Amino acid sequence: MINIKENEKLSILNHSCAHLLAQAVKRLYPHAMFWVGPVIEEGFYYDIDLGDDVIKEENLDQIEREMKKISKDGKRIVRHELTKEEALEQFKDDPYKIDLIERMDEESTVISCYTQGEFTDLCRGPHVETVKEIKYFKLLKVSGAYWKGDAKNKMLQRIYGICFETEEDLNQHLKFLEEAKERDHRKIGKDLSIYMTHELVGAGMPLWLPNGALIRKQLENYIYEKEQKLGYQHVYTPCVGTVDLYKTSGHWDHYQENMFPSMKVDDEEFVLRPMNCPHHMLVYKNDLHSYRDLPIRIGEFATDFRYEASGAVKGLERVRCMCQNDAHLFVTPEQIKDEFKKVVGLILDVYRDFGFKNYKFRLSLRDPEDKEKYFDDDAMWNMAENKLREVLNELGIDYFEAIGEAAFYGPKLDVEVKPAVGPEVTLSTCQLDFLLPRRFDLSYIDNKGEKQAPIVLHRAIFGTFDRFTAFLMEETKGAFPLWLAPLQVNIIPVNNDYHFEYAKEVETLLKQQNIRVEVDAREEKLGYRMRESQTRKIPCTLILGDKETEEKTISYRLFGHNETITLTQEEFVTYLKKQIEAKSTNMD
Ligand code: TSB
Ligand code: ZN
Repeated sequence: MINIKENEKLSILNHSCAHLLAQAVKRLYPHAMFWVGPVIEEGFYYDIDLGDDVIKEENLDQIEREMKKISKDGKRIVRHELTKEEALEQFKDDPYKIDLIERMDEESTVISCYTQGEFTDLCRGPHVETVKEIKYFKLLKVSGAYWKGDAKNKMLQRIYGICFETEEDLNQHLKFLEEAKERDHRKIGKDLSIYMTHELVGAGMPLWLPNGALIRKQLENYIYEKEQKLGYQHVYTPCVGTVDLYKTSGHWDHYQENMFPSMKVDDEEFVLRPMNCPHHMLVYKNDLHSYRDLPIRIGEFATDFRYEASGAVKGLERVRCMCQNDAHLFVTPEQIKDEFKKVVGLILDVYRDFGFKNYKFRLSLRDPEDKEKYFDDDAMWNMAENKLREVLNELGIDYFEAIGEAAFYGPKLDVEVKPAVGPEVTLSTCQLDFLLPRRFDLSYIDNKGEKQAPIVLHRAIFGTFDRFTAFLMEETKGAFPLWLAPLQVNIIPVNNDYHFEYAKEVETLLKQQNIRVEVDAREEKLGYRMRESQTRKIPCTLILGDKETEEKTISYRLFGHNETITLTQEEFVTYLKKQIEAKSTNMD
């Protein structure tokens, strides 16, 4: 998708379009007041105070028509420069602009405004020459946005739009957006009954429905098996901890804004845990360890709670209650690189199995200026960051660096993916940590008989089951590979009077092989039932009629294919089991 912000010409055009939007809104809602209207990756928006009026999606057409009218008039866009005093005078009735002007430094900023026809807006510019140039645009949506992003402030209305230089570009982009909407996991999740939400449970607290739960169980089994083979030991620990636990770990000081507030029970003060590291540190500490025992790899499918802003929660992708595919690896300094390599190897292995190709490795580093978030030990940070760089270079992995994205306890390697809608998110992560083992006073006895602190690698391959499933839905467009599909085989008897019994026989046969199967014997036309099988994205649809019933064979169609293949029962079972076993992402 095009990034408007990175294209200078389109940035100017989109920003000019934001002004055109404001002018049209002002004509239709004369009492409207305007906060800011920046260009973003996806186009532009304008935050507007409309008093008691509410703009809904269905009002956007009317605003667009007004914008077209203004554009046709073709007024010039004229720049004026003002002193701070003049600006304060000119915008004296507009508290939003006054707020902006008051924060401007007279010495260093030139205060400017732009006028087109009857409309003037405070703005740094630049803009296109005339409103005539703003021709191919579309208003996309409207939502609420707190003034200055602060929930304590008034809720403004934010109208989003996008503008291009040609009609062709606009149409192509709108088509892309339409397709993205179809791929959005929130739509797929609803259409295929993967998960639901309910306001009585709360924002960002998804409920996994049977179809989603089946997928999740497969994912759990899949990664558990891999981790067992790699020497991980899984544990179960509570999803609460005392405030003292999180004071010890440092989360209380460095991560509190991401946590739910604490609750008192008897004399103890608890928090819902945002991370599992402290619990796993205590599991490690439960035994004495020699260097010979290391690495020790403690894994858990662990439920965490994090405070995410209500505007930020999104389907399964960004939730407030999540389940991490977490593990903490306790290693000696000599083992860091090797163990880190194994984690990267596992990530690549898993992505290969799922057929993921669109992802980027990000090396997330500390911001050396930010002494508050990051503990102050330059030598340790440099060493840790360099170790990660070395491994990536040795593995020949392409990556980019991001300052200020490290965890408070250490640098990390994140895998970034792009959802159908919205900005990139982190899926897998592997984090190096010299801090927490010391805070918990962890130790092992080295080969000289001396006590040493282990180093910890925090890693989550799926990230969370929630986010991973969201991404999986978008990558597959809901057509899950056979091994993951909640329903693997749908059997349709051509005529219920004659073929139902044979359909049930095949169902029993497949059930015995642990294949997830259903018979669709509804009194609906064959064509209708076959179409519905496609809509539900069931990987394999069996059509059983006279020939199949007589010859005891199986005719099937794969999702998205039109050809029908006939096999003996035995051949069919062998074929299915092979596909499931191989976890194949295409069924050839
Ligand atoms: C890997 N302590 C480490 C752990 O040991 C940790 O918690 N790291 S984390 O903060 O980066 O979270 C792990 C993963 O959880 C992230 O990589 C991301 O994929 C996922 N995640 C984070 N926040 C959310 C959220 N709000 N909703 C869904 N998934 C999330
Ligand atoms: Zn951790």
